[in-house]
Amino acid sequence: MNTHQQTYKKIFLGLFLLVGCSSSDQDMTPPDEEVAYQTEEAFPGLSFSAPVDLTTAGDGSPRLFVVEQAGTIKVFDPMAGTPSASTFLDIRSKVTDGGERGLLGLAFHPNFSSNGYFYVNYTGRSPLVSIIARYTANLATPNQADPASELVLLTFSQPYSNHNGGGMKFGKDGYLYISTGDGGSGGDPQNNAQNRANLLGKILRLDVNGTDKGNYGIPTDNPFRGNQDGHREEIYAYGLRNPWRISFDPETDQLWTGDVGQNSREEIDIITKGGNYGWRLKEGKDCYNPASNCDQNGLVGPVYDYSQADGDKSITGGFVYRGTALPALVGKYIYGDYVSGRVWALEVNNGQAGTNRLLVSNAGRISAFGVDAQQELYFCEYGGGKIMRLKTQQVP
Ligand SMILES: [Ca+2]
Ligand SMILES: [Ca+2]
Repeated sequence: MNTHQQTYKKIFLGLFLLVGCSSSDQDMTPPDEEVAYQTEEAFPGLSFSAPVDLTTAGDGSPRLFVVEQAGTIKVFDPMAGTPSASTFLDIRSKVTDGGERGLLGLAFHPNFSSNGYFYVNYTGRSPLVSIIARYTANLATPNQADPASELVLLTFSQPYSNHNGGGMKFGKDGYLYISTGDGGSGGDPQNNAQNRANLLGKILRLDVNGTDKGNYGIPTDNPFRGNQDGHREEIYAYGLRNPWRISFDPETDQLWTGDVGQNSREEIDIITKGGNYGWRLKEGKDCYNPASNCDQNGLVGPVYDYSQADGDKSITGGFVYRGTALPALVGKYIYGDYVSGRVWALEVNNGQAGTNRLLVSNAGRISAFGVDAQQELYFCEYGGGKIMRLKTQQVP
């Protein structure tokens, strides 16, 4: 294609997009089809050991916290000229790690700046359990938490070493949301995700300020609160296989997850209260068990799912981008695949998936995405232990 044809194509695309846009959409943001992306190390001097999560404290400080799978949390100031990381918490002696086990999730209390509370999700003990625990940071030494300050909120058995979920985020409602896997093995042999009598294959929601369950409470509007059917009251949504990472869109308050697939499809879900997301009846949009004619009554389908056929075999859920550095991505769900290293931007309008655009195709082992205090997006590259980000490609 010659230059004139390329120009013509761009103009044509631009016209098409203008026609397709609402009249209120009058900013000068280029259509994202014209923006090329690449990845770069965000903090070239810093390396982490098997990083699996990245977050802020939400306390007004720019600090970034990186969760290392073996049981440490590192902290650093990304605004420093030469950022250097120190150990915020070390609970390696309590954590069983390896494979999908380890220290897997971290979330800071909405009032962390006054109470010093933060919450972790890890696997430990023998036989294996998932542990949701609170730790306290001494406000006088804000870059170091006391490993002896543990208060266990909740534990639940892990029948197999894999599929331990691990995501944790506070919602704007002040409640703690936790993603759990189906317990593991393959195909959910115990049918845990559909069984509301246990906490596996679920999104849980806890009131960390409550005490009706001991060290936490059940939010008053949890969907199974007070039920007489033996359902666990902590459950917010169910029917998930391994919702490894979760995130809130700060603008819409929607809770997103990437649910890792079994043999054929990876899926993205917007989590609604009481929703049944289908596993193991369904894997993505397909029936799984039974393999055909599964009863889809009352199931919530994925907002988007993709085939494993092209080598994309393990979704890492990301974030709806609300930063400013990459204007063409604002409002899109940015996510990746751990196996293929591809990163995409999914457009969603009123719960319906639109264009799903490949941004980069070889971003390494993407274990988690995270955002800083300005909502700028990063991801953890598990193999090299680096914190990466997207940038627009320089045109030579
Ligand atoms: Ca497990
Ligand atoms: Ca599903």
